[in-house]
Amino acid sequence: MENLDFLNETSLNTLIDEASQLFQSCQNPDLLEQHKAIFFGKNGKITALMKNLGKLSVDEKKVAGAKINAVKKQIEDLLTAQRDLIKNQQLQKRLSAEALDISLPGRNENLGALHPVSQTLQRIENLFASLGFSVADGPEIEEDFYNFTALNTPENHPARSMHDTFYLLDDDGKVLQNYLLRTHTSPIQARFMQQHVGKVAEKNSQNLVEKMPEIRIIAPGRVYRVDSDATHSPMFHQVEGLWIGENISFADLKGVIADFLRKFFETDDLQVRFRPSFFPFTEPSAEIDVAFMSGALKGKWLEIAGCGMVHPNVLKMAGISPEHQRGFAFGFGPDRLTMLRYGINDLRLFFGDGSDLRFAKQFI
Ligand code: 2NL
Repeated sequence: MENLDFLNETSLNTLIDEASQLFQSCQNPDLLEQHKAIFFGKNGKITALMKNLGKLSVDEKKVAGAKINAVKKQIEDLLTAQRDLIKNQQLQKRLSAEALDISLPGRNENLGALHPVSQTLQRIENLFASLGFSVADGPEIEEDFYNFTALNTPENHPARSMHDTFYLLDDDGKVLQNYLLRTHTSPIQARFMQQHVGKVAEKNSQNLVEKMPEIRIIAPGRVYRVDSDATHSPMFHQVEGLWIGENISFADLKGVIADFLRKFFETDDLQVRFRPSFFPFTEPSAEIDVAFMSGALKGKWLEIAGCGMVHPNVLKMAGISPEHQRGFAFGFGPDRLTMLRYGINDLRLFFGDGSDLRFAKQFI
């Protein structure tokens, strides 16, 4: 049994202690694999023990083999334990470096929303669509002809003065005679009538159309006037409407307007009155007033729109025979309708310098 001296308990325990200390002081996985070679490598200490087995008898081999295997197993376990420890520590390090604080409040995207006036314009378009009206469009820089002449507005009318209308300057700073910023959306309708008639082939001896498909449009858009205070902005919005056919009457006008206003304000608790007035482009003409029968504005008559039967001169100017076709037109201000609907008292909150995101956010 002398041959087994190299396997005495003390030297084996020293080997295990050595492995244990070496592994446990090692935090680096690559270095740990190098330490492993100290025991299991070609010239490793366990390998050396194994080499000695060859010199032993069969019985001795059994005893020694079992002992070496037990030590080998212990050192392997120490190695595995340290490998796991390092792996775990690295994972913990990564987890804390990439930590998400799930208790943080979410980062809100800023939600966009339509301007309250745009919301009103969409509502108006939808309500009139349900009455069979299509939406027409046109340029904001308009020709004098479509803005005034085609609408029976005489050469000397005050609306044509520089005082009321924005004109454009040419490169030399001289006022362009034929161009202006449209003062209403009527020119959209004047253009529409002209195009509509242009598509109708047959005209009579005076070159006026007697028979044609109906025109039923609204014309929403920005308009411009030289005016600025709490209730007037140099840019504002208008929605005009036009219905022309063979037998369109003032009664149809009243029906359409009353129906629209009740739908727009979402109440039947609404009185509507038509008050005689004057516009160059309609005859007869009327101002439309509404009064709410409940709420903050109860019983107060509010001027809300202008309207009338399209003037024969306007029809003729568009190439339509007033003897055969007639219709009504109206115009109202969606800015004012928005103020009434939401209880806003200053028009300047809507546009330009007076506008404020905190105001706009109330309408999201
Ligand atoms: C108002 C008045 C109005 C019209 C607009 C119109 C258009 C054509 C022919 C005839 Cl193409 N009339 N538009 C008619 C009456 C009144 O607007 O005070 N708007 C705010």
